Amino acid sequence: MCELYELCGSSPELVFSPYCWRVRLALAHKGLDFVSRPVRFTDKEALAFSGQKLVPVLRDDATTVHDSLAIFHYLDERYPESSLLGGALGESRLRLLDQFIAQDLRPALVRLLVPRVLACIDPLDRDYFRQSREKSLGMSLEAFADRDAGQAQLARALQPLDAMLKGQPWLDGAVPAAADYLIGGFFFWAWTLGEQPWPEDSPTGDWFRRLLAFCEERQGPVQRATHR
Ligand SMILES: N[C@@H](CCC(=O)N[C@@H](CS)C(=O)NCC(=O)O)C(=O)O
Repeated sequence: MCELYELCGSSPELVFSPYCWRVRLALAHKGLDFVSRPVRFTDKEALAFSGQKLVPVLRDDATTVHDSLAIFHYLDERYPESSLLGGALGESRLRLLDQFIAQDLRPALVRLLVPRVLACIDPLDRDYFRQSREKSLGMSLEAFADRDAGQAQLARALQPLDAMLKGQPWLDGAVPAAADYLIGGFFFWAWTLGEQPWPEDSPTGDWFRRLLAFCEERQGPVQRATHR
């Protein structure tokens, strides 16, 4: 059976990384069972076998793959039924979509979610999280986190999703596939941290509810952090 190494918070059941959720959704798509191997930010030894330090990492018998898009590619090669990517052209377009996500949706959500990540991770991970993120952001987490700016940025990032989802149930058309999981992973990030910063009553809100139901039907209830 596949093993999925994925980021967890202070409780091992609280898995929240957007990239790991992409892979959970892709495994649901393929109908593959997996064993979750939760790792905290600073559990780098648990990932040493993969030759790098980031999750998700998928172990499937003797094969180890890291990086969400590389895992999508692997799953389509190894389990060709119900394609995720739709071949080389689909894969190339998905990589382009991933660039837009990195420019648009991701920074909007980072602004909104940074305080929740800090609250939900293991206290032993907090210094590492702060130092590594402040280095890449070039400012303190407090200076970067900005609810109003994040909401405005998110509203802009959601416009193309709402436009697509007015005319079809899934981003990939009549049935969900890689684009839904690529973007959906970021919605699961917010959701598992106990947030829902998108309007519930919107095409995107309806789509997320469908995606959550799709996932929970196959993998059971999704654990969410509670606000204390
Ligand atoms: N491009 C990678 C990104 C992986 C990534 O950034 N993973 C984060 C989890 S959100 C991680 O492992 N962070 C650990 C760390 O920062 O030390 C993918 O798509 O899988």
